[in-house]
Amino acid sequence: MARPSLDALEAGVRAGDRASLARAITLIESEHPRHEQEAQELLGRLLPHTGRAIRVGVSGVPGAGKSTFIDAMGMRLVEAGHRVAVLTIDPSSQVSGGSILGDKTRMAALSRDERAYIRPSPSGGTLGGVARKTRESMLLCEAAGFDVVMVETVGVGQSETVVSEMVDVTLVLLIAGGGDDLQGIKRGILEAVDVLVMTKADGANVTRAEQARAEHRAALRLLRGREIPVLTCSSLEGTGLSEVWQTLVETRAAAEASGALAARRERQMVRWMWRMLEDGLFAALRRHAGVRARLPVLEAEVRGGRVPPTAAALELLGLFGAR
Ligand SMILES: Nc1nc2c(ncn2[C@@H]2O[C@H](COP(=O)(O)OP(=O)(O)O)[C@@H](O)[C@H]2O)c(=O)[nH]1
Ligand SMILES: [Mg+2]
Repeated sequence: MARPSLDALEAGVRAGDRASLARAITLIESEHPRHEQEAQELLGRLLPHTGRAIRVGVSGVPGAGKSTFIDAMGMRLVEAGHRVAVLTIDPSSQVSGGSILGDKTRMAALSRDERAYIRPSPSGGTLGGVARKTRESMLLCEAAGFDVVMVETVGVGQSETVVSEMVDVTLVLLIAGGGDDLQGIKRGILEAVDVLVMTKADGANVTRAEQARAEHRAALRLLRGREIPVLTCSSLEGTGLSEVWQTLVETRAAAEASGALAARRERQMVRWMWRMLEDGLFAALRRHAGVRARLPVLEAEVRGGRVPPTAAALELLGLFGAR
């Protein structure tokens, strides 16, 4: 099948056509140099039509209930007239492979709904590459008229930080009564969390969830020096979901009114540019013929303690022309 022209793709995305959106995302995911150029041209054209969605990052350890939450919340939102896009970010998906299937089944209702669009994490590549593709997919979804974008972190650790760098509101899910601590969630993400939700607050868990909520509220107040909303919900029973949505909307509205949202998005864009520069420079350094020839030798010298690491780095940078 011939690929449609950029004009056709642009029009298709703008019209909210799902097939065009899928093709456009495939284009921005391609690492072929010619596709890269076309993709950036397309993004440039669509950029004026982006930025209006509420961008929500959904983090939490595997099993915290992220996909189930997004499915239940997403269904409520589409019923209320929203158009919901769900992206997942998972730098390890080329290894695990199973997460896509897993997430599609966890989002059984939403994945069958025409008013929603679910796009799994691109497979392969560095965290930086995956993040770039997710960001750009988010912009394409916005240009296609989706007014809610949720990004689920499937990977653990660093990918959570990366997600909070691309959204308006960072939601962290914790299993109610899942442990007495913050369940191995990194300090970095607690510094970034905007709304904390204790999930699975149903059945025998309800009391524990309320307890955990009070404890985490106090802990976050201490850590952050201000009030961070902490809520409980059950995605299975649907309880607490409207409060969570309400809180997300209010949090974003407050940030919009104070100018914090605009500042946050500006910082994110500039940071994104720098990340791309770092990635690009590093890739170029690794490709450089002179560097490649000398690198194994210098590495051995450094390992053997015969050349100081700084001297080796300086020599390589010199070969690269960066000194
Ligand atoms: N009881 C209960 N179980 C839930 C709830 N949400 C998710 N689960 C279960 O927790 C498990 C992990 O959920 P999943 O959404 O895949 O977690 P993820 O890895 O964070 O995306 C699944 O077996 C879900 O059925 C909830 O609100 N209540
Ligand atoms: Mg999941």
